[in-house]
Amino acid sequence: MQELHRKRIKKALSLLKSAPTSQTLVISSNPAATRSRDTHFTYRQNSDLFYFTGSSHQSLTLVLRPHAKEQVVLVAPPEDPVKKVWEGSQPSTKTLARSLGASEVFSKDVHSAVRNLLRGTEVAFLQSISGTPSADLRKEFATRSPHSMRGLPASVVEAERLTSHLRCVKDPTEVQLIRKAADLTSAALLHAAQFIKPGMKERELAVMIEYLYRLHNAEPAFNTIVATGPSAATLHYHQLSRTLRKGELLLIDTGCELDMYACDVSRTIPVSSDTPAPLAAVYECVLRAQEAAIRAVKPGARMTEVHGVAARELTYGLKELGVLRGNPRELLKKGAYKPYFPHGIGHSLGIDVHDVGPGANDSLGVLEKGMVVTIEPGLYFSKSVGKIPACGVRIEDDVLVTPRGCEVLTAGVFPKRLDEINNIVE
Ligand SMILES: [Mn+2]
Repeated sequence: MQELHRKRIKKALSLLKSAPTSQTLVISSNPAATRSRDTHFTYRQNSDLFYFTGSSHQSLTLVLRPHAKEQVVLVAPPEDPVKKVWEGSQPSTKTLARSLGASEVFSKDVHSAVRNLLRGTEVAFLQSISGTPSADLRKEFATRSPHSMRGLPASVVEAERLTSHLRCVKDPTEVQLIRKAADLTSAALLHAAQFIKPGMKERELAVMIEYLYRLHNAEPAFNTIVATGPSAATLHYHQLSRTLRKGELLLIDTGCELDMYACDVSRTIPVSSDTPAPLAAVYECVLRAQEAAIRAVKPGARMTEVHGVAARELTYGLKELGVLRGNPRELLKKGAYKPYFPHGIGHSLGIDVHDVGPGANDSLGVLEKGMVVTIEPGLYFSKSVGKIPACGVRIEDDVLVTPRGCEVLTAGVFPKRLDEINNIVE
């Protein structure tokens, strides 16, 4: 792993060096997030800091400056003996510095230490996560008078502008980690699916899924959505308060974060095998759209084009379902599908569940070999339309862009064909 992190740092240094001006990148650990008063959420390392160091150290700052003698510097405060009593030791900065070939600076005033390392730099890539030395310097530079900035960076750029270049294309180690997260998500979904039956609570299912994540040292990459019947029409439904009913569809959107890499899948599952025909028809329509969209994923394609493929299938499907009337081409042009498919086709996936890289509405970002994106079309009816009751269907997989097309990393997670799903749930 050391080699991997050294390689990533080397790449960042050469990106920084490629500009005619002197550029420095500053990446800090995330601050501990307060839950209430003096209690905190479970600590989550900053994704960029993890990408470059693999460290879980909570007060570390990495400075990359290719123009200086010491190009890679780790800055950390000396260990706080009181904090050590309560929370234990932080991972050793010395050991990390040795493995990364970095110099280390220990200072009670990390902020000033990093400011000093920025002297002589024209452009600083700084973060915007408040409470970090990187972001605090950004604020400081924005408010200082030009006179007092002598020797300090004249311009500041969002660090993600640089790190996203590196992180959006996944290396084989990262793809392997996403596969591992997909395996655990799969095990959790298959386990929970055995218990699906009318009378069960949405919350019970969500807890069962997340129990398996936590049991295997993972955690939910985001709050698991379990939504039945009309509640599935709310995209980020979080109440989990409904009871599963016969003849309804159940939407599960979940994924674990294992070893800092996320999985994100959605499956829509009949609560009982006697799915009413209109619901089965909505399901089949979304499945066709998802399969068509996945076929469109390849190097050179844009997410907006992939979205267009799904939107076309959904528009024809909505016409067949009797929801839309008129010429399908005109309907597509007008975006008549939008009230029923109001979100993007997907997003990048990696250390962050909504990772850096081409977003759903990004018409400029072109898919490249090694990127991982989700493909997740859906149809949502907040009220019944004709014979279709209020419902929501979303089907989502994680897809790796390969040299000639793509590979579905979550293909084994849970079946998508209704007859196959019915065999598991029965
Ligand atoms: Mn997603």
